Amino acid sequence: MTKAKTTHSVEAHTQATTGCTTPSATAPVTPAAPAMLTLSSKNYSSWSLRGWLLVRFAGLPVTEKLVAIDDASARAELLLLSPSVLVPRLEHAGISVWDTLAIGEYLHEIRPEAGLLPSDPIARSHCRSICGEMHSGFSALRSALPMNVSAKIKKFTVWSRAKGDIERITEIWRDCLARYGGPWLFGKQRSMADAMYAPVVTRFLTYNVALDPVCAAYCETVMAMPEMQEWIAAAKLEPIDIEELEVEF
Ligand SMILES: N[C@@H](CCC(=O)N[C@@H](CS)C(=O)NCC(=O)O)C(=O)O
Repeated sequence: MTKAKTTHSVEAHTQATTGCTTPSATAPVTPAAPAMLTLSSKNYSSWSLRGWLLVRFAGLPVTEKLVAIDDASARAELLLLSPSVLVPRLEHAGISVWDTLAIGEYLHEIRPEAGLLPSDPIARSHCRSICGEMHSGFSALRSALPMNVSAKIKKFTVWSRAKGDIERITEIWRDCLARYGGPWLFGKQRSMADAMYAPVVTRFLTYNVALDPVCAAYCETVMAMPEMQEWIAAAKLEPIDIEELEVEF
């Protein structure tokens, strides 16, 4: 399919190459300061979805900047913004933060009242642990079942290593939902964990993964969020960009 590519002008960002930096070491961070979130495809980029949900959960208004990752000039521009050349990347009050976990922790620091991390220290360390598990693990699931929000594949054979990841993820969900009482992983309030696992929910639906009733209900809860509906609607409007991920299974 022919694609319309997004093009962007290169902006000067001089501080992004050395890590999270502030214009002044003593200046307080004002949550009301302008913020920009750099993202890529809403259909394919699972980390973009996580970062976007995190800023929404935190209630931080952001201007979205979409970059086409396979576009050379866009990559050059992204390199100026994010030293990892990866998205998401948040710029807020002159501070540059890249990597999804760092963005989540930053948002928790500036908006603790949003409850991205639970207030109870035991639940909080539990939440950080399962977010870390998602961030650093489940590589078989990620490669075998890539995020593709608009697709629906009715008959999909899950490779055995990916099955192990699915078993572990559903065990995490069942444990959290039983321990904290749902409907979110850490109880009544959405947390960083729900943002981290949201792209897994879309994958389970895309590839029609069979789930027990508890995990299926959690998927419904996540999908019913107005923010998810908004993201999915935008993803469906995107042109097909990655032909390899559009094959018929
Ligand atoms: N560990 C990073 C992973 C970010 C990541 O892999 N982002 C992908 C998009 S889903 C990306 O920017 N890929 C660009 C590329 O591969 O060139 C994070 O947590 O933010």
